[in-house]
Amino acid sequence: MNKIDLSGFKAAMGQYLRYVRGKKIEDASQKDLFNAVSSVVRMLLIDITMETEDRYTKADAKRMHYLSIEFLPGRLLSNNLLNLGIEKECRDILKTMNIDLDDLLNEEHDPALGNGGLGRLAACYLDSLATLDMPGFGYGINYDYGLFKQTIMAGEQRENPDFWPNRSSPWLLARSDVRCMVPVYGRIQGTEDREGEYNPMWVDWKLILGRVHDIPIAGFGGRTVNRLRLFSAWASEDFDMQVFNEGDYFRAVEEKIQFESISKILYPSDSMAAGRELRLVQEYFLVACSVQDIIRIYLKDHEGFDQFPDKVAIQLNDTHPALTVAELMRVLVDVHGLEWDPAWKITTKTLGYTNHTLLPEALETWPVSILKRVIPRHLQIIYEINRRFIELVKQRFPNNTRLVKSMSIIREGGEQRILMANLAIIGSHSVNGVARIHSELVKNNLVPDFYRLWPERFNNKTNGVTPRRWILSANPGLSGLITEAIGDGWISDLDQLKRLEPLVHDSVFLERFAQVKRANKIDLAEIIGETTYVEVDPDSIFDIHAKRIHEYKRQFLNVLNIVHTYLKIKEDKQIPGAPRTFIFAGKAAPGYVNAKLTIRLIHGVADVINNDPEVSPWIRVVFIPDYRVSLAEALIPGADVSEQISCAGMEASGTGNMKFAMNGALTVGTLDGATVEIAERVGLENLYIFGLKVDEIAAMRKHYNPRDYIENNPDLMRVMNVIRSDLFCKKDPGIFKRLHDAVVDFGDYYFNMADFSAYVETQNQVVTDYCNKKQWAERSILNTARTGYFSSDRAIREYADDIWKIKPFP
Ligand code: NTF
Repeated sequence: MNKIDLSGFKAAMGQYLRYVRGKKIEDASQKDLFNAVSSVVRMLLIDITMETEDRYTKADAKRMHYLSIEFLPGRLLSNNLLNLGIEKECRDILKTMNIDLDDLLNEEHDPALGNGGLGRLAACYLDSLATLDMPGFGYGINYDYGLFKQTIMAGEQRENPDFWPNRSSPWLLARSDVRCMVPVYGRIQGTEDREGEYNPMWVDWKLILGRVHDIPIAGFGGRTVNRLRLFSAWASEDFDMQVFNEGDYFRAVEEKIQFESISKILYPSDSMAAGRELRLVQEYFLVACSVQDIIRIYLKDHEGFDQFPDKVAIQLNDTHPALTVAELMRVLVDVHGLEWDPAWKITTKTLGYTNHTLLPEALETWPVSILKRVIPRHLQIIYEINRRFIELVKQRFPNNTRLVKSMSIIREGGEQRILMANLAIIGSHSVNGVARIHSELVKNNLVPDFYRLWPERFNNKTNGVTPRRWILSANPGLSGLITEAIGDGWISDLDQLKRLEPLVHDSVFLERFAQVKRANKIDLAEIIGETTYVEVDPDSIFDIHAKRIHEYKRQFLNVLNIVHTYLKIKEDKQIPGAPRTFIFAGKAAPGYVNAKLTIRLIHGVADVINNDPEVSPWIRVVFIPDYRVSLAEALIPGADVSEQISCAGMEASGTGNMKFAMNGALTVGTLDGATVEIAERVGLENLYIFGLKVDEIAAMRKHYNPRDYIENNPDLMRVMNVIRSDLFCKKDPGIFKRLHDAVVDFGDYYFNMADFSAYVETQNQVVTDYCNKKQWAERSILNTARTGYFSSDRAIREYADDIWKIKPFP
């Protein structure tokens, strides 16, 4: 750890308050103090950024650019202090000024520039790149409104705007020296030159400006600071003037507003393609700004494009930035005058594509008509890419029209559409999934024909999460205990957690480990009390299901078991072996009716159970509103049980599953996503795997009848009848019938009925096992000790070695 000199810290804070805020330190509010501390930390970060940049430039390092429509960095002050190694010193300095650092940390607004796993993964990867001293940079959009704030009114989700203070955030450095120009709309004019060659010209386009802000990303150890570059849209002044001079003042202003709305708001949908023109423009805006910036940086130190793929790697985080394929070709061919073939070689050698979902409704397709209007030249380029590709397919597999149809970028039949996954695969040298089972499904189920054509392109990179945020910062009790036991090497080498294994036989360590968990549960109980007004017992089992609300994630199945337990107590007078608290958190996409109803159902069930004196000593149910990174940091360390119960084959990886296990929760899960690999590593005796497997579901799907399961299981029948009744919705009779019917009448697409009895049995086993406190603590320690593999450092090393070919520059 580099030693950073903090002797001027106090003085710098005072100067900031005086000369930026115009305040004396004694008049400063908590927010002022937060900004003052952050602005001093930001100065330290800028120094290291410059030093880092010099190091990369001197070495002529190959750089990786991670393009993502979402980044979910979480609060940055505490993370920066920890990664710079100045948290304790800073805390002590503030104490001499009678300031409590923790109060200031809570002043920070979570930058909610993402929906969930995809954006949070991107943030973990930036943390690891910087920690590993690797030249890797994020590229995203500086939304004014991040993901909505969720509040609950009478059990219902309400969405409130999240205007995050991006204009005043201490972490956003305005780079007014860099600007991107993005042409959009217009039409293609074909001309023929003297040799009769066709020369398409994109004319009458309008210009959007991309303004640039950087968030510095500090690696652990304080050696390297990379950046996350965010673009916001700005209507070009020249253009305004032109329309203005034409005399239509109002139109000028309207168009300005329209263009600037491009970076206004994040689409609040996870696992569902948005399909709206504004979203396509956002995707294009991100891609065009990024490509321009990447080429500008490359051309500073290089001439020509021969070296481009040796100096630049670009990773597409899902298909949202897939237009990079066409944009890079356009810039190389139209702007820099390269021939098609060398340009194509450069493009495919530079790009890599990560797939994050198999859900059909999440796979992006765009109508050709929209592309034609918004980016006509790109559409032309996509047609040409496709023409050449189809030729290649016909050569390799003559007379196979089925193949041509399945692999074409353009889907015919009805409205012509562009298949973004096909575009991304054809334009990249690497295609990866995000967990082993998921990568197999990508190859064998999603795009088997591409796999047959290019088996060498496909690979797996199991996701990882950063231990800096998810253990060190989120769980100081556990971090301290681990460091005391094995030193602090684990923070940047998570495999060292293995050294905790022998300590399961050390009764003192076991006791202290259990005490840490209990202390975290007391803290969490307090948060639950404050946010839900429900009192919960820290000695009950804390069973947590926290993630987006989606039918495939099966919060509904969890509720079925809760209702079953309720009925067992109420009607059968069977008392469980230990008290349990069922904790839910998560947002539903605003237009997703069944997900929003599920939130209502959880509240309805909670209301009945928590207010029933016969039942509430044994089970309580809470829904903590507004799940976000900072709430996850508070929830995860307090979990005994982690719910990872998606329908097998649906969850690409999951990353919450890793965070819970690292923090000592035992997983109740299906063999889906990365939970498969967690099970292998922690050992089947240290978690609870249940339910149908991917191949079983595939085999059953055709003939599956959920009613068979209901009719043959009186417990399930009873539960489903109660769900359909008005017990949980006395004030709004009938509202939960829709959820009931989705499984009973509409085929139960996610196999809730088929997995019900295995789930109930598993949950009962959890209760029994929890009563053996010592054994539970041993298994909990083994979860922490054996999940080092799921560090994002490991994942980034794999990406760096196999795909990006980038190296550390310490
Ligand atoms: C998500 N995908 C998956 O649903 C998660 O299983 C996975 O852990 C994360 O990506 C990160 O890899 C998406 O959000 C999207 F957009 F692809 F649907």
